[in-house]
Parts: sequence; C-alpha cells; structure tokens
Amino acid sequence: MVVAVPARATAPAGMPPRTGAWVVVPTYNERATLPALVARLLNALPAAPAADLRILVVDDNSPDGTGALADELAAADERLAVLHRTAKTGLGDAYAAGFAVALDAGARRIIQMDADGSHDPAAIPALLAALDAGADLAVGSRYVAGGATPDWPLRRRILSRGGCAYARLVLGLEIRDLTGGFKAWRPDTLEAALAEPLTVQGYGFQIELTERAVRGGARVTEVPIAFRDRTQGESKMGAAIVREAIVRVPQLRLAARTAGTRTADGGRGTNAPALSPSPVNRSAGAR
Ligand SMILES: Nc1nc2c(ncn2[C@@H]2O[C@H](COP(=O)(O)OP(=O)(O)OP(=O)(O)O)[C@@H](O)[C@H]2O)c(=O)[nH]1
Ligand SMILES: [Mg+2]
Repeated sequence: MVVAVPARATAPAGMPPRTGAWVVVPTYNERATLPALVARLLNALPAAPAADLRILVVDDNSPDGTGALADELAAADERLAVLHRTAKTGLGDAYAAGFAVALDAGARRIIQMDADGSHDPAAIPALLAALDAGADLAVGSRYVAGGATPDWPLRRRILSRGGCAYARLVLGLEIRDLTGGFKAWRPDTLEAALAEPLTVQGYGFQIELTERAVRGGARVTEVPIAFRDRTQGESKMGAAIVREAIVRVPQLRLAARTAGTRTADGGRGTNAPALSPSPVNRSAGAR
C-alpha cells in the first residue's frame, strides 16, 4: 500500500483488522466540542457493532488537552481510537496520517469530518448510501439543492461560495462544493488519491484530494448537507490558509494538464437526492 504517512504517525494499539467504516476526525483544541461530537456519532450509528465502526480522532498535541480527553473517551468505548501526533503540521498532514491508519486496517469505507459540530453525523448514512449506489466518493455539499449554511453571515458565505466557484472554474470541475470537509470514500479511491504526498497543507488539501479523485476517474456524488457554524471553540481558518489555496489551485490545474490524465467528463459530479430517512437508514450499519 502506497500511502503518504508522516513519520510521526503511529497506529493506535489494539485496532482489529478489516473494520467496516472508519470516521476520521482531526482535532486541534476541540476540548469543548469533542464529547458532544462523539456522542452524536455513536447515536447516529447506533446499530454499528464494534467490528463495523471506528471513530479515529487525530489530535495534534492540542494545548487544551483534547488528546487526553479523547483518550478518556476511547477508554469508555472500544469504537473510539486516538492517533496522537506530536505537532500541528497542517490539516492535510493530520488527515493523511488518519487515512493511512484506516487504510492499513482494511477499512471498507472512510468518512472524514470536522469535530466542531459543523458536520452533522446524522448525514453519514446518506453519504454511505451514496457509496452503496455506486459513488467512489460522496461529498457532503452545501451547494446543491437541499444543502445549506444557515448560520453564516454574508461575509462568510461570500468567502466560501467564492472559493468554491474559483476552484471549480480554475480546475474545470463541475463539483459544486470543492472546499468542504465532510466526505465518504471508497478505500481504493482514497488510496489512489493519496499515492503521492499532498502538496497543499491547509484546508486547500480538500480541493486537492477531490481533484485527484476526479482526475483518477472516480464517480463523485454530492450529497446535500446543512453546515452549522461552530458554537464552541475557535476556528483555525486564517488568511494564510486562504492564501495558500488561492495560489495552489492554479498550480493543481497545471499539474493536471501536464499529467494529461483529466477525465473526459471534466469531473461532472452527480447530485444525490435530498436526505431522506428510509434509504439512508438501510446503510446505517456503517458498512
Ligand atoms: N489534527 C488537526 N486538526 C485540525 C488542524 N486544523 C484544524 N483542525 C481540525 O479540523 C476541523 C476543522 O477546523 P475548523 O477550525 O473548524 O475550521 P473550519 O471548519 O474550516 O472553519 P470554521 O467554519 O471557522 O470553523 C476541526 O475539527 C479542527 O479541530 C490541525 O492542524 N491538525
Ligand atoms: Mg469548523
């Protein structure tokens, strides 16, 4: 398996092989938000036995003690595990480390999501249902019918919408939400996207991974989600992260052109129907 694994990453002990769905959750100073997220995750996937669900918290030695808190939570539920990294080297790095652990363990589905309450675990069955329906990558999308950002002020909406439109245009993709971080992957698709080290370290790595998947021929489905603003803790998004994405997106396009492997449909995503409880719950076993 060729996966970019930062040298500091070590797999948590005691993880059983061939586990069904892994939810990878990066944390940095999320003491205030993590317990509720874990409770909501377990609540959203109640039928999942331990062998079928792993929640992997990837903590970058948070100064607020999130890592130790995650260890306490993990001691109380075998479905939860913690990957401790020694330093904060970027969200892309943290995700690459968590993904590598999940892939090495033989995960059959990998879900990625924020810890701050913005991503609702209740949407996970819909993401998994999209994989069941044939997608290689299901993208939780704020910008398809049924998706929303109800709490955001106008300034934030413009930034996010503008960022997505910019990335779409420059990369020539038709996926509407390229910057979101709530996704479900087939392992082979994720593994292929990670075959080379990420070149974007901040949140722009979300764009890079999705663009690599599309370039590799993945079928991408956008599943509508409502993205809630965090109510506790602090955002880590800053001007440097935005700047990095703005600069790196055209470089991604150039790299794709050079590789000459862009798919014929230009990354046309399919839009899944709005969330509905019944088909969604059929996949709630988190397989
Ligand atoms: N391990 C790790 N996690 C990170 C890092 N940066 C951000 N995170 C986590 O990634 C998730 C998203 O970060 P946020 O700060 O909420 O950023 P955001 O959701 O893009 O922005 P807001 O909408 O302002 O909250 C959260 O769970 C963070 O704790 C990092 O460098 N390392
Ligand atoms: Mg957030």
